[in-house]
Order: sequence, then C-alpha cells, then structure tokens
Amino acid sequence: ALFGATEKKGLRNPDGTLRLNNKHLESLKVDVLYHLGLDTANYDIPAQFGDVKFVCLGGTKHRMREFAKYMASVLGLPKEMKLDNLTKHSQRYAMYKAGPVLSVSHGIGIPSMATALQEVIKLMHYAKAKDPIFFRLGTCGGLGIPAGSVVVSAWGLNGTLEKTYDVPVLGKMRRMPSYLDERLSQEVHHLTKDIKDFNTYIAGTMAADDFYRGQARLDGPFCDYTESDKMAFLRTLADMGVKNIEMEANAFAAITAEAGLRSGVVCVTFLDRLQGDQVTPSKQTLTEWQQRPMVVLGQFIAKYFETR
Ligand code: R2B
Ligand code: URA
Repeated sequence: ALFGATEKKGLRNPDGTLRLNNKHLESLKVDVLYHLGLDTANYDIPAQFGDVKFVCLGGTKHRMREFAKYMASVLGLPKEMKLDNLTKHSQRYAMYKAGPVLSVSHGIGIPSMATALQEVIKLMHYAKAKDPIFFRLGTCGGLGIPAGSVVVSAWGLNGTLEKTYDVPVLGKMRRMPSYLDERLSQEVHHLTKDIKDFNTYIAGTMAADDFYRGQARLDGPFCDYTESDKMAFLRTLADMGVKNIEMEANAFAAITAEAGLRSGVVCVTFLDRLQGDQVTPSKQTLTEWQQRPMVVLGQFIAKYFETR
C-alpha cells in the first residue's frame, strides 16, 4: 500500500511532532530563525505552520513560488489566495505556504541548502507539525539518459564517491550516511508510470561542491584534466548506479535522516553529461522541464491527501 507506516518513529513524539536531539534548545527563551526572518517570540509558529504535511525545498525563489502556486491549484485552494513570501524579513530565501505544503528556496550548494533546511526543521519542530515529509525538487545533469528526464534519488554520493555527507565539526570531519527513504522514492516513482512525456528513473545522485571541475566539466575557467579523464570519471559514476549530478542530494539525505524525517529528492536533467557540459536548451524549454519534478510531486501529494 502507498504511504505505509515507514515513518521513522524513533525521533518523533507519539503524536508525530519532531523531537530534536538538542537539549540546548530548551534553554533558549527565544529562538531566532535568522535566515528565515522568523522567531519564536513574535510569531505564532504553531498557528502559522502547524498544519504543514510537506516541506518542499528547491534552488530558486522563483521556482518555489511557482511550485506553491501549482500546489495551490492541485489541492483546489481558493484562487484568490495570496502567496506571501514568509521569509521576506530575512531577504535570504523565499518561503511560501499553499495549505499543507511549504515551498522553500535553498540557493545553490550544500552550505546554503543545509542552512535553510536546518532552520526549516526547527520551524517544523516549533510548529508541532505532524510527520512532515521533506522533498527537494531540483535541476541536475544526467548520465546517459535523455535531457528532460526526471531522476528520483535513491542515495547521495559525495565528491569522493562515498555515500556520505562529510562536514567538519569541532575541527574533525563528521561523516553522515546519505540514503533516502526507499519506500517513499518507490512510491513517488510508481506514480509516474503513466507519464508519457518524459522518462523517470530511480538511481544514485552525486552531489558536487562545485558546478565545474567538481562535476568533471571541461568548460570552467580552469581545467587540468583531459576529456578522456572526464569521460572515465563519468563512466565510473554511471557504473556505480549514478544517473544524475547536482549539488545538494547527499547532505539533504543525511540531514533529514538525522532528524528522523522521511525525505526524497526529485530532479530534472538539463543535459546528458556524456554528451557535453553546456546547458544549451532555450529558456522556455528549461522552464517547461523544471515543471516536471513539480508535476511528479504534485501527483504524489494529491494522492496522499486522496487516500487519507
Ligand atoms: C542544481 O542546479 C544548481 C546549479 O546550477 C544546483 O543548486 C543544483 O544542485
Ligand atoms: N545543476 C547541476 O548541478 N549540474 C548540472 O549539470 C545542471 C544543473
């Protein structure tokens, strides 16, 4: 059955609200969610966000506004509903709420994404939201699949080909496993079986800390390897079961897992990296393709509420 009881209960209170593994938070009189421009003193966070069931993050402010609009129509919310940027006081990210769906931009790369994600996790904790499911919807380069395909990530790989997110903590490298919720990914993928316009895959995703050399590109300002070095590396990735390269998946997987959250990553490929490095499709084509992860998640979220 869809949406089974795979919620990781360990880190939840019996009612599904998030229990965070940080005693220090209890001694804070006020918690300032600085990058979201919110705090626990001046905002009624439970009233504002307590009903959130899906937290969807993606790179750009514009796309996450489009996603919120799209979800409002999918869920049949009133057309006159105003979409306010709820983080406008920080000017850092953008966050919109369409009923039970929160749509948040996270910028490019792991440091930016991890900052937004950690504050949104605290936001969901303070909101007492029950069993929220987290998704990242994004763009990426594909490996051996047609441009415009959608990849649902099974796991994230770091730049040195380990399934971990590595971050220095107190001067030592901390390594966190980066697997995504297998059931959830399969459920999302299963719902795409009738989509004829594009292919959808479940596969590994490499997250690089750089768009150019970090992704074996030849077209950055620097390149100190040959084309055959590049191709050998991309083939190694493909042989490991990687079908796309972006810049956040491993950290998104690891951080949501540490919080005991179910989460998934759904990205559209803008090019096949076995064919080239430059992103050449027209702006219009790219805009259309960016809607594909939205359609996939829109189906999943709609189905979730139908079956409740
Ligand atoms: C995909 O696209 C962005 C870089 O263009 C980055 O955020 C990512 O993961
Ligand atoms: N985003 C990436 O990180 N890489 C690509 O090749 C395309 C989009």
